[in-house]
Formats: sequence, structure tokens, C-alpha cells
Amino acid sequence: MSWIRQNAVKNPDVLAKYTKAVNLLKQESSGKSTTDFGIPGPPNPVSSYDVFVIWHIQVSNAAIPPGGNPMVRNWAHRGPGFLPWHRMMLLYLEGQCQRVLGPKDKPDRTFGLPYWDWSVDGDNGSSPTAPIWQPTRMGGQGMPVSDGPFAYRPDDPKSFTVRIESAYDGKPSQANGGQGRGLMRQFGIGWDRLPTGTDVKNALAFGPSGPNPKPGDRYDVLDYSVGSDGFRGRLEGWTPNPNPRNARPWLHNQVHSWIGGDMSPASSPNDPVFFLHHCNVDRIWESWLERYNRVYAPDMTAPEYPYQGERINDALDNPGFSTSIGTMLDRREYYTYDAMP
Ligand SMILES: [Cu+2]
Repeated sequence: MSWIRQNAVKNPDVLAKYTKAVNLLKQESSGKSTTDFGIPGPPNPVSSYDVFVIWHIQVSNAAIPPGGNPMVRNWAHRGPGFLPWHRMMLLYLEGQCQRVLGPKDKPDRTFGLPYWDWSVDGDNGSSPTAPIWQPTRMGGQGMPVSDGPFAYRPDDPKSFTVRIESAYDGKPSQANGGQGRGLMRQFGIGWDRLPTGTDVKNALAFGPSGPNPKPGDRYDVLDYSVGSDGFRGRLEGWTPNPNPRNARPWLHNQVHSWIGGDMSPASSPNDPVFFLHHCNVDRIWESWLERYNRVYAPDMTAPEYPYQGERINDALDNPGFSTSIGTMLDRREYYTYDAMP
């Protein structure tokens, strides 16, 4: 069974299913408490949705190689595994949405995650009142957000709250001492505009080159870190620039920075727009894979130290079961996109 991932703005019915599923997952207990995840403070139930927030914080803080610096390379970011790892995460969230959208024991396998094509908004002046931010869609900005499906209503125990944050030590912590708080968005502060269609086009053009391109050539390059200039580094948003850690953000990073608020730290899956954003990042990667024969780098000739966790047959960090990076390079038997960049 396969399903189609569609444009969130052009398909309001699919987006409405997504926002409904998120709120159901937010209200459903995962069966585990904050204590089970080693999070300090009083034991509080962790929702099925917040499991994804905790998972993302943990992998962002787990360096490759172990003991290294997660700001240089970690299990989910700043290395070649960035795209396959988030593809796996999206598949899990999508499966959870399908489960709560269908009747008991009969997941709705027609549901595919919608994507937000932010380059359209980037081309239209990065309006804070673009269609995606309307109250009938994702709601707008606010500290906290006060309209749409994730509005904060202090007197309503069913309203959307942020319960998990990343603490200064990079570990998951409880928001507001476990009481939770409203979702935060502050458009245009971290960066003043969204990426454009030209930015996407330029990243996609960065493929294998020369008379004898090696497999994976320019997907990523040595030293496979935050500073390496390949397609992955460009789509993730560290390059091109002379000093990747201090200069402007591009594409993926730029969207996180433009939205701001809860989209900035390692706990960014707190904002449900995270998954619409990453679905679009995945769509751009899929377009690149289609163009260049589904290549990847590094292969298994890269040394175990310091690259274990980034090589094509290495397992992606994943509680539950072990899946390799290589299996993420072609998921067309599960989902396809309605349109490609
Ligand atoms: Cu991430």
C-alpha cells in the first residue's frame, strides 16, 4: 500500500487531517512518563506526539563519533545522515497519524503527510499572513500562538501545550516545571526571509559532476560534517559560505530561523509545522535522488572512526528496530509526492 504526500496549501482537507491527528497524538499517552525517559522533575505522562520531541533532542545531542562535538556532527544533523534520519522520523510520525486517523486497528493508509512548499512564500515576500498561517490552517505567529488548531487557551486542558524543552545541557527537560506552556512563533526575527525557488533550484543543481563522477560525488564530501560543501550541506543550510558556523543560514536552517520561537532549538518538533517543513526538505532530497540515480556518500570504505553512523550500511539511531541509511534511499513503495521541485 502506498500513499501520496500532497501540498498542504493546495489540499486543505489533508492539512485538516494532519492537524487533527497531531492534536489526537498530543492528547494520547505513550504509556511512558518523563521519569521513564530520565527527564528530571515530577513524573508526568509523555504523549505519543512528545516522544518525537524527546527523540529529536536526544539525537541532536549525540555526537558522531561518540564523545565528539554534536555541533560538528550528530546522529541527525550536520552530517550525511541528516536526510535519511529525518526521512525515517517522518515515516514514524506519518504511521502514527495514520493510526489515530483510522478506526481501531485499521490505520488510514490513504493519509500522507502534507508538505509546506516554503519557497512559494519566499518568492512572495515571506508574508507572516501567507495561506499556511491562516487560523483554518496552521495558525499564525504569537508568544504564545493564539489562533488556529494549536492556539493556547489557558482554561482548556485540551488546548495545545509544549511540555518538553531542551535544557542548557542539551538534554530534554519539562516545560514550565511540567505544567506546560503555549507554542511560540516569532516570524522574521532569526532571519528576515524564507528561501526562494531559485535557492531550491541552485541546491538541486549541485549533483555529481566531471567526466567520471564517483557514486555519491557531491551528495556529501569529506569531512562529512557541518563544514563540508555537498548537496546535503547546502540543503541542510550550512553552505555555501566561508564560515558555516557563523554566516547566513540557507534552505532548511533558514526556514527554522525565519519561523523562530519553538522552531529554533533542538526541541523544534514541538511546532507541528516542523513535519510540514521536513516533508518539503524530504521532497527536495527525493528530487535530487531521482535526478542522480539515488547515490549516497560515504560508502563503507569510509573508516569506522569517526564515521560510524553516517556510512550507507550503518544503522540509523532508532529505538525499536534497526534500519540502515541505505534503506532510506528509496521509499517509493510507501509514498510518492504529488509534484516535484
Ligand atoms: Cu532535525
